[in-house]
Amino acid sequence: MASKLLRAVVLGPPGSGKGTVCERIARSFGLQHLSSGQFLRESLGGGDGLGQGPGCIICVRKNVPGPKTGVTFVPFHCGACTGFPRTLGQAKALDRICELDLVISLNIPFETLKDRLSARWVHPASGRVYNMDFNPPHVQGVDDLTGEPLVQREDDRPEAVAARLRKYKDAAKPVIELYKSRGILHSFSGTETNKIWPYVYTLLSSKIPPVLSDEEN
Ligand code: G5P
Ligand code: MG
Repeated sequence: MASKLLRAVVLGPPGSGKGTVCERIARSFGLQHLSSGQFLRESLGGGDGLGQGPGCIICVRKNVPGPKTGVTFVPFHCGACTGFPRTLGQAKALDRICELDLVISLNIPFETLKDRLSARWVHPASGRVYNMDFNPPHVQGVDDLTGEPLVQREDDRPEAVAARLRKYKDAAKPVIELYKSRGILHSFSGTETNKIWPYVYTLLSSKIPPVLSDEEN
C-alpha cells in the first residue's frame, strides 16, 4: 500500500481545465487522478463504478438519497481528485474520512469555458480529452491510442453548459469559502492552462518531489 504523500483536490467550473491540470499533476508527481465525473459516467454507462489505483479507491453509487447521483469517497493515500467535493455536504463528508493537504481552484472566464466545451471531444472508454484548438487528436475524430471514435459529451451542448455553470456557482461558493478559511486554498485565474500550469507545478513541487520536470508535460 502506498504511503501518504499528498491529498489534493482540483475545483473549478465545467471546462475550467480540472481534468487537463489533474492529468498533468498525475504524470508529473506520480499521483493517481480520480475524476468523480468520469466515475459517474462509467457507472451510469453500465460499468461497475469502481475505480481502483495504488492505495486509493473511489466508489460511485447510483441509488443514494438526494439528487440523481451521489458519490461515496473512501480514503485515498495519495492522489489528486477532480469534481469532488462539489457541495458543502460532500466537503463535510470528506472531512470525516480524510484531511486534505491542498485545494487548487481554477477561475476561468465564462466565455472561455463556453468556447472550450463546444470544441471538446472525448474518448469515452478511457476518459481521454481532446480539444479541436488546444490539443487536437492526431487524426480528426479518432482517439490517438486506440483509434476508436471520439464523441461529444451530452452535457457539452450549449444549453446544458449554461445550466451546469449556474449550478456549479451556487454549490461551489461555500466549499471554496470553507477551504479558504482553513488556509489550504490556492486559486489560479487565467484563460490558458499552459500559463496556469507552471504555477500549479511550482506549488506542488514545494509539497512533494516531482517525477517529471515542468516542461516534460
Ligand atoms: P465532471 O466530468 O467533473 P465538470 O463539468 O465539472 O464535469 P468538465 O466539463 O469535465 O468539468 P474540466 O475537467 O474542468 O471540465 O475541463 P477539461 O476537460 O480539462 O477541459 C475542458 C476542455 O478545454 C477540454 O477540451 C480541454 O482539452 C480544453 N482545454 C483545457 N485547457 C485549455 C486551454 O488553455 N485552451 C483551450 N483552448 N482549451 C483548453 O462532472 C460531470 C457531471 O457529473 C456530475 C455533475 O452532474 C457534473 O456536471 N458530478 C457530480 N455530481 C454529484 N457529486 C459529484 N461530486 C459530482 N461530480 C460530478
Ligand atoms: Mg473533467
